[in-house]
Amino acid sequence: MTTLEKKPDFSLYSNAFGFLRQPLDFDPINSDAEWIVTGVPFDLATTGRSGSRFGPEAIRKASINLAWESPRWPWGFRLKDYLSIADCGDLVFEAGNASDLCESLQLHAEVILAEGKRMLTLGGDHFITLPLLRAHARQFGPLSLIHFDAHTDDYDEGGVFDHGTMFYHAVKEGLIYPESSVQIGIRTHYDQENTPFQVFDAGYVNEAPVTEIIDRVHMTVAHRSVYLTFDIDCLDPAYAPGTGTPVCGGLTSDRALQLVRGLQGLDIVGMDVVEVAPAYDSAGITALAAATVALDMLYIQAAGKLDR
Ligand SMILES: [Mn+2]
Repeated sequence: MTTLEKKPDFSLYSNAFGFLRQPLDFDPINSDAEWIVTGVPFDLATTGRSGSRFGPEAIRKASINLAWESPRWPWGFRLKDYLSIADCGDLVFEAGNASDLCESLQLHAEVILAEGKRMLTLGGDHFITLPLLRAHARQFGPLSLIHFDAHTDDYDEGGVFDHGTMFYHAVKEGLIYPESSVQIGIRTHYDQENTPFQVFDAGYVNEAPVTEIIDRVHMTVAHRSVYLTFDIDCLDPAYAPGTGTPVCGGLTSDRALQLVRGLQGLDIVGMDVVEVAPAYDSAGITALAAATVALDMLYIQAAGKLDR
């Protein structure tokens, strides 16, 4: 009888695993990890092209391509030396029931946050950010929002479950401080007179020096705790075609990553990347962009420990 020899796993694509080739851990509460990754395969609040329920799977798959690099450019250190993460798989909710998603996601987040852990969530459509904000505000109090998007998502019209209305409700419910919240990359109609948020629209963000934009974001947020949400449609469709509501004239992935990296030093207590819809993607570039944004978000957190 021969025994099978266990070889070192140098092949990136062998086996089954979570974000960044982390083992899946379906018991996040008892995990040793500080940051818990959750996928939310929900797209029932989508107004345009649906399909972001397949986002978490696509982002995890794309993240394989980012798992080998250590230390990672331009950070120069190894993420796992400073940050422990676990992927707890996807949130389970009743199929076709947006109310149940809302309650289940909020509860999932509340339990994890109450354990002193923090969350990186992969969407799913952008509506998932509302129950996440409810849970985070319960744990941390009202927050500043840093919101990358082509759309302000603060419309007061729309159904109960609508991925264009979350930040209208978040203000109304007292979950976020609008005056110290900033929306980056907007290029659909907004009215700076009437919106309570600081809007850095795509015209400004594509032209201004990155350092200037970063300084203004830090000034706007001031000392407050932050929830960071990144709708992948903030990127131009050239960089992120695989999304429900693409809008031309967006950011390059390079500029967006520079801006995300510039957020280090802020007290970011929760983060998500949403709206990847792989059916409209080309060559997986949207999922890769989302995985890269998510990874650099984790690096911001690790870099914060490096400074201490
Ligand atoms: Mn959007």
